[in-house]
Amino acid sequence: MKNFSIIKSRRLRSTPYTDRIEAHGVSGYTVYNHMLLPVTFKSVEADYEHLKKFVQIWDVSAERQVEISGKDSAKLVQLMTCRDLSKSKVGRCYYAPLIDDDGCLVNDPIINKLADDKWWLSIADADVIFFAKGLAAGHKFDVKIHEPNVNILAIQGPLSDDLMAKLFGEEIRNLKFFNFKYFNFKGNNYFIARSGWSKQGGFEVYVEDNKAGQDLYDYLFEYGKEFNVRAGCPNLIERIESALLSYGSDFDNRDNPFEANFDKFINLDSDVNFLGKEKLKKIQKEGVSRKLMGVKIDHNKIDMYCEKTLLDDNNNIVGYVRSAAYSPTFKKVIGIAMINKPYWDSKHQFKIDINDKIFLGTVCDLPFI
Ligand code: THG
Repeated sequence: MKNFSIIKSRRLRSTPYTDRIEAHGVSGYTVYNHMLLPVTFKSVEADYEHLKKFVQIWDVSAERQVEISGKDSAKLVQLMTCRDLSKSKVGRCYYAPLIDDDGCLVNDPIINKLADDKWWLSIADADVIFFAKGLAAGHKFDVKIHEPNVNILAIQGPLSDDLMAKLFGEEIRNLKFFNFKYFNFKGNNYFIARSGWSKQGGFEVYVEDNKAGQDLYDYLFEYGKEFNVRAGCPNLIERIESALLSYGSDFDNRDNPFEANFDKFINLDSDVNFLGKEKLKKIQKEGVSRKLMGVKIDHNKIDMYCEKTLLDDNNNIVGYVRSAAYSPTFKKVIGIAMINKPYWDSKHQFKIDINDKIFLGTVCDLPFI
């Protein structure tokens, strides 16, 4: 597969940190929420090894916020998700599938509750803002909806706590997973959550002031020398091993939340009102005929730019691989695939065509580790 460069424009938005990550050697971008999102620095494998040992600073500004505020904001946010938010608390982050009227997935944001009447939906790659505005207009809700100038810096890796404690004080070590609080550094207040799109530990700083963010970026490198800090980004290998799902890659608007294994975030028994609730009850009753699972393939390389079909010995369709990468840990290609029900059992071997050669693989549970 040939790779082409992407031409920047106003439409393809840069971030307040773009100059800095380019100085730190970013070597590839993807486009996410109409914005530049880095995908490699040294190489995906070298970045992966470093992420698992040290600490990295990520420009994840492309995880945009949809701010919903006003008297009916809680009603609108609940209408969009099948996760019951009736007991949600200020200062907490909620991973929550967004669902449409057909019971299909629209996005999988982290919903941050800033106040009873102010929410930030930290979205994956789809235009949630228009969905929210359409629902608000149709329901005549008293809400304000906009995209604030928030540009997240993620600090990820096993040494994240040490680095962050050096800047923000020891108290930050006590911040619980999926909680957020404001912490001060050199006169600026920063909204910091313990979260991030890796399983190596870390924080996300939701920066509301560009200058304060750029200053923080530089200080994190200055203070981080002793922890071997580097610029990094969400890592394909690490996130597949950890089964952190990606909207648009692993699942999309043709899939329902049961098929994407979101069962623990689907609350059908409470009396909260959300789109697609009756559809989801029906699906729950009938069960699904396919779901996302892991796959391991006996090969050392794969390029993914569309789904790849998996076949059994009789050329029946086993399923489709949606994301995959070579894992140095498993010494195999690992992937996330939509697998048809008859093949959920891990005993089944499948065939896959990679660059006109056939390789063998097996189905497994997620996460890999
Ligand atoms: N951070 C922030 N915004 C985001 C992402 C993020 N927006 C886009 C994208 N990532 C949204 N998708 C996810 C997917 C997984 C997780 C977070 C956002 C995640 N999942 C944990 C897991 O699956 O183990 C925890 C889920 C839980 O148990 O609550 O962290 O990364 N700001």
